Amino acid sequence: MNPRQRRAATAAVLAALVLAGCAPAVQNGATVSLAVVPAPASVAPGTGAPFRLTGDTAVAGDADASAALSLLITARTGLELKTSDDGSTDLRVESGGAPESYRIVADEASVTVVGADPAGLFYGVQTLGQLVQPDDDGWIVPAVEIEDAPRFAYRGVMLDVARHFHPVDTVKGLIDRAAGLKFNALHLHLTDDQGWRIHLDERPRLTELASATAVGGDPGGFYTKDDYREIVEYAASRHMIVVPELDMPSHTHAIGLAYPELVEEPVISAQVREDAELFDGDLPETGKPYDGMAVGFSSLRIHDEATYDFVADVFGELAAMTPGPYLHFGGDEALGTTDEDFALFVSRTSAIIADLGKTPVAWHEAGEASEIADSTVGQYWGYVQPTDGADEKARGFVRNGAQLIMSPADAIYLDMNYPTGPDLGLTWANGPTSVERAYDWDPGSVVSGIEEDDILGVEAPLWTETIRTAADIDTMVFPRIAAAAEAGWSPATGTSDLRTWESFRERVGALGPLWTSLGIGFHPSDEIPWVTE
Ligand code: TNX
Repeated sequence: MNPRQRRAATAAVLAALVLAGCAPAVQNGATVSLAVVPAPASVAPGTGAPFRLTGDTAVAGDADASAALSLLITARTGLELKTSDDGSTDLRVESGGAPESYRIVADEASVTVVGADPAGLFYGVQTLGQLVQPDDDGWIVPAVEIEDAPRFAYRGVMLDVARHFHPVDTVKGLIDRAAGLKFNALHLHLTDDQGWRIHLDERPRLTELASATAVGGDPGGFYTKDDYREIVEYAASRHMIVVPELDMPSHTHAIGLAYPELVEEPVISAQVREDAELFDGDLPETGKPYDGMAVGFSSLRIHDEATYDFVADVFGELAAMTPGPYLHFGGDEALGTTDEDFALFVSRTSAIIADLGKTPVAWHEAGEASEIADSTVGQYWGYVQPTDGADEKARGFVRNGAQLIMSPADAIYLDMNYPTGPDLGLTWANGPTSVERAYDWDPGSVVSGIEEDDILGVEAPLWTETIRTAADIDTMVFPRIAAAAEAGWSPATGTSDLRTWESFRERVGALGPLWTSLGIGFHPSDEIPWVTE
């Protein structure tokens, strides 16, 4: 970066801090950026000199956190941190604080990160990685005190591996990227009309006969049990759980390729016809792989006991493979199923999952079913301003005493097209979706009549009808995932000067160099004042 660019970037950051109502952090005459995303609960810029990172900087304390910090610092600066028992960077866990919380104190002499638990320490390290920045003499961490804890316990990102299959390495890449923004759940949408992507010994024909294809005739694929274990373990090492979804009773055409006796004939509505026309015109046909993009035409046989043997087999095996507490059974868009049949399926399937000792999760439609297992968490995918009674369905889960995950489609569906950008993604949820719209909502104000405690958290889904590669994923996910991170982690919109679009866009812009150094191919949205170095 030449001096003129550097001045411009510095001015942008200064403006952000002023606009955000914070004192501009001027240290030793230089303006520094405290561009942390998601916004911490409390940031107090120091006035003293910054901590200077050099080839002699040593890190002491927790081994996992030290390794995570070293990776970040090396990616960002090229410097290799030394490890020593009395390093000037000290990383440790001291129990007592809120789950996942941490504190950072940085001054000229040292940087200390204290986590209330290993996850908190990991998040403190992620924040510290964002604070590292260049000055004229090298690399610094500005003098600062940060106290931080999440607003919501559940902060998820979803990857649809059914419409297009994505290999283990791509999933690991998404885990790394999401963990860096303090997400703690990876929801894998493992099955849909287009394919079944997880091998289960109880029902081996699913991957033998129903996994080979994907949308557009692209090749399919599936995870072996070892692959799945690898994903679960990798996620755990980044403090994330895996929430596996087997979508039912609709989105089940692929099951019919393996077990034809379990599924109904496709219901070809006018909408299915229209969606098929928009794509390649092919309608779903029993016994043939489906590679189109229509939804809601398939169903399991709801009055057949063999269906519930199947449900018990697949969720039973999945429960044993999944250390996290949640199993997602879908329940969305059962458009060819009567309300009565849908309710029956939801009540039996949620009970099977609850009996396995797991917490069922379902898309919000299932909240209409009066006999759903009480513990079932609802995932709301309606709009920020609810339409078509979506909010009422979501309130059903709360009336049962369970909680909601907020995934408003017109805000944080990561598969919506950008206003300007690549020709990727869909538009049905009021798309294209700008970064500002992804940011400009609050989880507490979507479904009326519920309390803050009724919200388990926030999840940003990436459906993959049009998303084929890891590069496509990066483009659609970044930067909008940062908005979802802030909705899930940071204090409510408007409660802090940092929780404004103006502050957010400046802070995200300042992360551009870090993201680039981590290999993240973000969409260079023109809504964001990207800092370049
Ligand atoms: C709706 S939202 C779906 C998915 C599609 C997605 C595309 C929801 C629970 N279901 O089946 O892939 O739209 O944006």
